[in-house]
Amino acid sequence: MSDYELYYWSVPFRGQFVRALLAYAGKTWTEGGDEAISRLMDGPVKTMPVPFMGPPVLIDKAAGVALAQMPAVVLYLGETLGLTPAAPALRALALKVVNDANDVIDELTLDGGREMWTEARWRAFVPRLKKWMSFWEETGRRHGLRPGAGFLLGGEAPGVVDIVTAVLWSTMGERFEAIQAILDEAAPMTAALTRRVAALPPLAELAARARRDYGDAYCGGQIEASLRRVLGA
Ligand SMILES: N[C@@H](CCC(=O)N[C@@H](CS)C(=O)NCC(=O)O)C(=O)O
Repeated sequence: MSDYELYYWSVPFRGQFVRALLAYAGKTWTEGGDEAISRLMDGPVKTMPVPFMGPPVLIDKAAGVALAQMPAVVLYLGETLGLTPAAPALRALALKVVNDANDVIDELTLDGGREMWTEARWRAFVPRLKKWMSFWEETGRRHGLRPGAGFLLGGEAPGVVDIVTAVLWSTMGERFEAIQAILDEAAPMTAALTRRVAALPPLAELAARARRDYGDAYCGGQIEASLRRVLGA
């Protein structure tokens, strides 16, 4: 029997952070799948494992815990798997970085495709994307990340923020060369951290599985098609 049940679409988007934490910690999980997600979302709130508007939803079977909202799920896993810093201020900062990652993917998909990317919109967004990237660089600089070494909030081993950082920028960078080029230039220490952490065997295996199961897909839908159009990807 698996340790967890995860409800997330068949794409390596918001739910990929959750998959990565489970994979990194050597946990097993089963995926409810797209049909079950739609059924749950369209069903009565009373029968939901936890009230939720959109996935990811994670169920920790042994603990009898069900959670939604990606940063809450990631914080729960970080805490229970021993991947968050000990100091309360650093734990809160870790959650802040996870929220930043969630904001970045919302902005990159224009809030789930409320409108589509055009070249003009993308051009206007690039300075903002670079500013987001610089947050990682500056946070790392303040806490011990160095060129080619260290972790985002210090420490001797990857923590929850390093895994989220690696998934955020590697999943995006592998699918959109133009974004990878911006990251390499705007945030070189973050790009190097991303490469180091994404190369760890459980995360590399998860990325290969995403390729196998979801192909080139990132967030899916028309918004991904419009992003590919403006980025020539
Ligand atoms: N704030 C939520 C956003 C959840 C969300 O927007 N999920 C998307 C998939 S990435 C979805 O399918 N939403 C459907 C909906 O909101 O109706 C989180 O961080 O988990």
